[in-house]
Amino acid sequence: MQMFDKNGDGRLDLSDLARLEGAGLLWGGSSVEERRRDFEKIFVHYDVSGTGELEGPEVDGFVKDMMELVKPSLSGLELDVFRKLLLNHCDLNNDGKIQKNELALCLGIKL
Ligand SMILES: [Ca+2]
Ligand SMILES: [Ca+2]
Repeated sequence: MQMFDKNGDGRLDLSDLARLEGAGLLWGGSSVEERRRDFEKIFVHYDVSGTGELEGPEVDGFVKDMMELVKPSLSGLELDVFRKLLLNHCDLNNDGKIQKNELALCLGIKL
């Protein structure tokens, strides 16, 4: 948790999440086409139920994998915090699920 808490107030905020996204965790400096293709692959990978949206454990899986790239052992509490952050940040229609277009927007991918 410490490594994200750069301003030392003990809280994680959206800028921490933005830094995480901006860190190029999922893809490097590839072209728009490649990013889009990678995004499709990633989405399909996490959308286990094939519903076109990430819900429940699918969101958990996504958050966990993303976080584990920078922080190998994540406590349940941390997972919870980041799931909430992700939903706050990305769940534009507030249905508690991350639709594909929401995730794309969130990650700065143009579909
Ligand atoms: Ca799903
Ligand atoms: Ca949503």
